[in-house]
Amino acid sequence: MSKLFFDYKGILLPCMGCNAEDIAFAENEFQVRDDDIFNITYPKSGTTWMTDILSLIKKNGDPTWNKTVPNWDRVPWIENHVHKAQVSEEQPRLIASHLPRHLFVKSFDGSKAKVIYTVRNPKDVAVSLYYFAKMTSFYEDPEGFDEFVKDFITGDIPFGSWFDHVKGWLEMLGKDNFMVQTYEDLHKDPRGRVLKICKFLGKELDDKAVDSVVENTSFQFMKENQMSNYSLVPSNYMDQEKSPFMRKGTTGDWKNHFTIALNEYFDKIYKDKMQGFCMKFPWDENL
Ligand code: PPS
Repeated sequence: MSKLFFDYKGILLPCMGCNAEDIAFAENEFQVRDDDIFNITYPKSGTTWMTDILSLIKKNGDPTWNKTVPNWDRVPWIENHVHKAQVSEEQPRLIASHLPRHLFVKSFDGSKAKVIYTVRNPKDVAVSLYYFAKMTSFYEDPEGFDEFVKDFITGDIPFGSWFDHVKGWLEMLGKDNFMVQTYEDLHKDPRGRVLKICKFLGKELDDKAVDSVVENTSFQFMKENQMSNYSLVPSNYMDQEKSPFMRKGTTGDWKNHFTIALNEYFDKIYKDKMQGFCMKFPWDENL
């Protein structure tokens, strides 16, 4: 195992910013409140995007918070900043996490706290993660894309297998406090999806406020916003010269990276692992 990661109950986690004690605290001691809102994702699925959307919704479309406070302070990671999340400012608390369902905060069970789970085409996740691993010092620098995708498939990477993560969280489908959001639908119809998110959160925004949420969370806007694009992180941790955090923000970039053989291999495993799954995703149409 890479010394950049540690094993917590069989799941690899990056040592950067957290340790086993933090995760155990998040899992066993963190006290969820009924009005907490969790932004949950497998890495590279649209976390940062949802963080900015939720921040703007909380502030009724006023972009000041998004423009002046870094995303990790607006929507702290429960695994990295548990103590900060615990004492964050006024309600509702917005909290992000990549933790798989089975390691998630125990006090969430039975609470009314809401979860928005954003899920993205795993092939695009793998591409995005590949570039992320190259630009950060807290992931192993991948040797080649094909090898990286094979580790992605086996789940031999931080936060474990995409398949297990998605299947674990989507067991909550149908629950009143759970909403699933695909990156692809958000990309296709941002306004429509923002309205759905507001409805789920029981938050009524006027048209102008909704417009502001959409405008201030466009890829271009967020790419230029220092509070969203991680440019405040020193380059020895994230080298944006190698690859910007806000890289492409598109759907289907996998087509530029997967060979025909790798794609066939991936599809076969995907079909096998997701067989009989209760939800159809936008990318399933092409299988
Ligand atoms: S992380 O490190 O896990 O928190 O990364 P995460 O934020 O989940 O995912 C990063 C990818 O999301 C893209 N992104 C966006 N796409 C479209 N619109 C907006 N506003 C947006 N904000 C972030 C970001 O560019 C990464 O995807 P790739 O494919 O690498 O560009």
